[in-house]
Amino acid sequence: MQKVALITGITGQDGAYLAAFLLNKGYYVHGIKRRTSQFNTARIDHLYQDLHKNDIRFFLHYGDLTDSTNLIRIIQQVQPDEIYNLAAQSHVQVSFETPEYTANVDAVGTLRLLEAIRILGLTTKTRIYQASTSELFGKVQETPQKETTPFYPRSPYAAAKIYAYWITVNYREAYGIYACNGILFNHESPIRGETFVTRKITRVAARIKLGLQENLYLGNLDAKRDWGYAGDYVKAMWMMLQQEQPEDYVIATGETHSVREFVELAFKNVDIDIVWRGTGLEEKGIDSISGKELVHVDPRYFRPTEVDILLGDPTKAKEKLGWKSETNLETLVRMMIIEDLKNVQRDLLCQKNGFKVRSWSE
Ligand code: NDP
Ligand code: GDR
Repeated sequence: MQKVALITGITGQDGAYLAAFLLNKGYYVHGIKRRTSQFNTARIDHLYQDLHKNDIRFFLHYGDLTDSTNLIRIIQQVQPDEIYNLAAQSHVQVSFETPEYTANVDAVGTLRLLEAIRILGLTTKTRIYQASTSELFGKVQETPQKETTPFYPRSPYAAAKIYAYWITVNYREAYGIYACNGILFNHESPIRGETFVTRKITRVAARIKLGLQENLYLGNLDAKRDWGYAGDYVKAMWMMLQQEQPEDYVIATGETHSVREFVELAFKNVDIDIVWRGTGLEEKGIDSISGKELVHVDPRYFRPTEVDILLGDPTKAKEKLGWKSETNLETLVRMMIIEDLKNVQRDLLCQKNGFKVRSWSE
């Protein structure tokens, strides 16, 4: 029997990689997408199957994590073997500006899904994966961070995700639902959201290289993250739901790098050697050949409370799931830069033919 999966957040970075992965494994894949005023399916358009044809295994449903009636109806209709809850207001900085909405989606949204499983009597049929995060560790109590490291959230996003983490554990213990938290450290790709720091850097480096932009403005250059590749990480999500017992796992590379190092690496991939001058707000990243000041610090990107360093210990995932990160940072950055150079070339072509292209980046 082919399995049926339901993915919330299917239009996001991880949703797109996971949907492709599960379709490849022969799953029927259902996804929940939000109604938006413009198409929001660019990341999954290549997976679309014409509903008028036979043997369709990919379906999209309109829905929202803030609407439990809708979630109950979709789950009742789909009767999934596995639910992957990836939907979230996932931007840490934005969560300081929209804290209540973030809590509604990221915390209560998870509860709504778990309750739907219970209300529909699916507690023994449906397994659920919760997209937990290294942001739970926040103000780090121990390095490297593993499953037993205490949490200390540092943003409305992390505080919402900590509720989601514990309600997932609680429904596992209270009702016997097969429910797992994947505590995933940052993972990136060429389809990463454009306002997360890695993609912002690779995108602007490509634009600077090809003359479409002059400067890159960033916040905290000292923040350190354990960056992996999203394509590797969605495999771990699936593995967690295939075990005998539901457990929570840290998924990480086991390496950490600063934003500053990421900048150097990205520019190196477009043949620009960045050297740093000055300190604090005056710090600048300079092209060592032309002397141009390319990278500037802009305090608008500082966060009220920051997570200074994240470094994961993926030993449990390695030993119990047989999972390990397969893509190193150099390869990841190269993949991202190659795609962003193509995107800029497309923009340049549009511009040359009189079409307007986006001239700013957040
Ligand atoms: P994205 O921001 O790329 O995608 C988020 C998805 O959630 C999008 O499909 C978005 O829809 C959807 N969404 C947002 N709000 C709602 C809502 N109210 N109802 C329904 N859907 C909604 O995130 P990622 O793919 O990077 O991350 C996936 C999950 O993993 C998130 O929960 C994130 O918090 C978590 N996570 C991510 C990590 C990472 O490094 N990427 C690390 C650890 C955890 P739309 O496209 O319409 O905006
Ligand atoms: P993060 O990712 O907050 O770790 O959350 P992000 O890429 O936004 O920030 C990483 C670090 O870079 C610093 N930074 C900047 N960040 C952004 N976005 N823009 C900037 O200009 C900038 N300059 C410096 C930040 O201060 C931070 O320290 C991501 C999300 O995917 C979450 O959903 C997920 O849970 C965690 O990763 C793990």
